Amino acid sequence: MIDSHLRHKIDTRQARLAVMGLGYVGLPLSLLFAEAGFTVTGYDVDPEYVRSLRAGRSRITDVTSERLLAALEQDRFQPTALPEHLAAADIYLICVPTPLSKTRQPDLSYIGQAIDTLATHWQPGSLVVLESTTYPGTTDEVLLESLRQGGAELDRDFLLAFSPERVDPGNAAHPLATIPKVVGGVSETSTRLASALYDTVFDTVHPVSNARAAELTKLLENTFRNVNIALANEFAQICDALGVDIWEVIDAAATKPFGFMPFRPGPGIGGHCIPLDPQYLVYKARLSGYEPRLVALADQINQDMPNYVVQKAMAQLNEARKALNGAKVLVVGVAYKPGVPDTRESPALTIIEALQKHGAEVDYFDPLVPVLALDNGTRMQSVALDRQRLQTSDLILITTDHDSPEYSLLHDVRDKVLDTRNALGREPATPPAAIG
Ligand code: SAJ
Repeated sequence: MIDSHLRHKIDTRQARLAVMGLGYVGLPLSLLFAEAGFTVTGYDVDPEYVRSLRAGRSRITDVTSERLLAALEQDRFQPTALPEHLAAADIYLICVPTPLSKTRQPDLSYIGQAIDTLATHWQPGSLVVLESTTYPGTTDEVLLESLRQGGAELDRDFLLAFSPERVDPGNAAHPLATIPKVVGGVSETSTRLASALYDTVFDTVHPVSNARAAELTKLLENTFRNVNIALANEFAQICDALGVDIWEVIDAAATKPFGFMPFRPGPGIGGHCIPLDPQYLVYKARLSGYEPRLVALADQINQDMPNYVVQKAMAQLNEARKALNGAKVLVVGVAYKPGVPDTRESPALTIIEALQKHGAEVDYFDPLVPVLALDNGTRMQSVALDRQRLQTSDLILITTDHDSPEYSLLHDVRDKVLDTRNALGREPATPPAAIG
C-alpha cells in the first residue's frame, strides 16, 4: 500500500525528496529536509544557478554558503538541472514562481512547466506537494488531471497535497521550522502522509480537510494584508484632505491594546506576494460567479498610490513655484520595503517612470540597490546622498525608509522632502561622519 510504504520511508528518512524550484522557498526547504537526514535532489531549470549552488554559493538570504556547503559535503543536497535526476524521488515538492502576467492575470506557466517535467519522470508510489501560492483548484484540478494521465490513480499510484509556503526572507524572528505548516490533501491519505513528512522538520503542522482550504489559507493571509494596507492608504488620503497628520493618528490608534493592528500608508505596495496573491483570489472568485468587490477595490487603491504620490510631488513643487517638468527630483529608497535589496513590483520604480514622463530629471539613492533597470529601458545608478546633492535637488521623495545613516541628512532640507514613509518622523539615525 502506498501510504504504509511511503510512511515507512519518511519515518526512516529513506524517502528521497525532490524539490522543484530553488528560490527563496525551495532552497531553504531543501536544506531543512537535508539537515533532518533526508537526501534531497534540488531541481532548477537554470543550469548556471545550479552550477553556483553546486559550488556552494548561495544567493538566498536565509541560506548561508556554509549551510549549503555542509549539505553538499554530506551529499544530502544534490542540485541538478537534469530532469532525469527526478526519477529516483519518492516525494516531490513544487516551489516554482506564480507571478502575474502584464495584464495582472495569474501566470501558471512555471507550474505548468514543472508538471510537464514531473509527468515525464515521476514513478508510481510518489507523494506530490505543491507549495507555490496559487488559486484554489490548481491542485485538485490542474495537478490531479496531469498525474492521472496514463491511468494512474490517486491513493493507489500517487498522493497529492497543497501546503502554502510561508517563507519570510530575512525574518530572523521566525526561522522557517518554527512557522506552522498548513497542509491540505486531495485525499485523506494525502493529507496524512504530507503531514507526516512536514512533521519531520516543522515544529507545528496544521492539517486542513482538503487542498482548496490550504490554497485559500495562504490567499486569506496575504489578502488580509493587502486590504488593510489599502485602508491605510485611503485613510492617508482622507487625512491629507483634512489637514491631519496620518502618522499621529495611526500611532494613537495603535495604543488600543485589542481589536486594532497598525498598517501604514506608503507610495504603493511591492514585493512578490502582497500585490500579486489577491489577484489569484479575484481570478478564481470571478470564475466561480462571485465579484470580490472589496479585494478588487483594495487592489485599485494600492495600484493608484504611485499616481497619488506624483500628484503630491507636483503640488509641492508648485508651492515653490516650480514645475515638475525640468525639476531635479531625488528619489530616496527604491527597494519594495526597508532592509531588502529587492525591487520587484516596487512602487518607487513606477513613480520614477511617471516623473520622467513628466519631464523631471530623476536620480535615486538606495544603499542596498546600486543599479536599477526600469521597464522603460532607463538604466540608473544609485547616487551619493550628500549635502551638495540635497542642495541642488528641487524635490526629495522618500519612497523606502531604509534604516540608513545617510537619511539623517534629510532633516536639514525637510522643506524639500516629500516623505511617503514617515522616515523622518522618527529619531534621525546617528549622523554620518563629516561629509568629505
Ligand atoms: N506595506 C505597506 N504598509 C504596511 C505594510 C506593508 O505599505 O503596513 C508595503 C510594503 O512597503 C511592501 C508591501 O506592502 O511594499 C509588502 O510588504 P510586506 O511587509 O507584506 O512584506 P512582504 O511582501 O515581504 O510579505 C511577506 C509575506 N510573507 C509570505 O507571504 C510568506 C507576508 O505574508 C508577511 O506578513 C510579510 O512578509 C511580513 O510580515 O514580513
